[in-house]
Amino acid sequence: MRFLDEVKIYVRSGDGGNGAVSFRREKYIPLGGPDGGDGGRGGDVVLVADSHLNTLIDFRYTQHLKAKRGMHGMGKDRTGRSADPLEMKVPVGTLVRDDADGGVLFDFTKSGQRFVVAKGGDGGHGNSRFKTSTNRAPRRADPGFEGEEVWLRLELKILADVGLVGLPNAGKSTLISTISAAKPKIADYPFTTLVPNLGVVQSGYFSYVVADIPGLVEGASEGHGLGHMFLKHVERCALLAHLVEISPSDESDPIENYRMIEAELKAYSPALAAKPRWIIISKCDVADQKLRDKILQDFKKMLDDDSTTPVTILSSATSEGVKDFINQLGDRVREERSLQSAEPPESLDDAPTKAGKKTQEIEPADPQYGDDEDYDGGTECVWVP
Ligand SMILES: Nc1nc2c(ncn2[C@@H]2O[C@H](COP(=O)(O)OP(=O)(O)OP(=O)(O)O)[C@@H](O)[C@H]2O)c(=O)[nH]1
Ligand SMILES: [Mg+2]
Repeated sequence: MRFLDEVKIYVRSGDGGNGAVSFRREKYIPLGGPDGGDGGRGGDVVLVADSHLNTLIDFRYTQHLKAKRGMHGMGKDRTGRSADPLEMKVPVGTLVRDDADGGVLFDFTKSGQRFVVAKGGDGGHGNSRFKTSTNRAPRRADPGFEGEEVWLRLELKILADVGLVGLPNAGKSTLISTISAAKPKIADYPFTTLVPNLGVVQSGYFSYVVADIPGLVEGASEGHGLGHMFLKHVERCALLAHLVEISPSDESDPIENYRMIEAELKAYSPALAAKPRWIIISKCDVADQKLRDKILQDFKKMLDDDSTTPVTILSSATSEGVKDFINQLGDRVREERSLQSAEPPESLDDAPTKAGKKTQEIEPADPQYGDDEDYDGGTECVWVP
């Protein structure tokens, strides 16, 4: 499946329909009076979060979202039909930015959230609205309001509780495939994983989401390997699980490897580097007890004595230590979630969008429809006194 995490799109909501100028004209009913209906509302453009999506690839093929316009008003006081909203699904974790100034307009954090990115224009009033005691036959009808248009940037930052980081080949994908139903590609060469994978881990009745991202290498901050490209996907994780191979095939030192990745995380973002860590020493099936004890001791020594960072030793190949790890990590995620329980706003539908004008100056009354080529409705039966 193709993966895309940043797109630029153009959205335009529908214009409102024009109001109609019409007069009631029926046998035996003289001076029937004005009966021009209002125009219908233009369609909104709405983004809807869907938990079944995890890429913005659909927008590669649909970069212009244009909602339909409202129908014009018609005689016999008939209001024009409002256009249906144009809905487009986005994955949970999508950030909507105004392309002009980069400001965040909305952040989709839950499935089902809706955000109106461009509101449809209201319909114009028909002439029956302008009837007064002194003007019984108004020939004024208003044009519909224009829709809004704006260029937006959609950025996907996957929402997960735990992000797996580490060198290529550390065993991240194997671990996620062991603890969840995710089935990422696994192989014994670096950069097997090229796009993030998500897995839902079940710990009793509690479930949490783990994200596996491509491996980092030394100099990732300067663009080496796949660089930092995918680190944004663990920016919103509550904690980072750092995997270190117990006995790397290139005979490098696990502690040095750990320090190097930590330095890269810091170079990317101090805020990311400040997230709580969980150190996982992987592939313990290839090491004897002596080596395991030594590595554990080395890590404990490297961390401060009062450090609360847990160090777990496990093997995805033999599942040794995996079950306990799932439960302990689940408890920790639960704790972190309760600490960060400040809910994001449900909906920012009324947030100011940068799109177009919300109100529009209405031209002075024009008795005719004007030169609107789109005009497709309305009957005009002008009563001449
Ligand atoms: N013996 C042993 N081998 C393992 C274990 N976990 C992973 N491996 C092997 O290590 C190699 C790399 O595993 P991956 O899970 O693809 O590593 P990764 O960290 O996702 O690598 P990238 O996607 O390249 O960053 C594969 O050949 C796995 O079979 C383990 O617990 N024990
Ligand atoms: Mg991988």
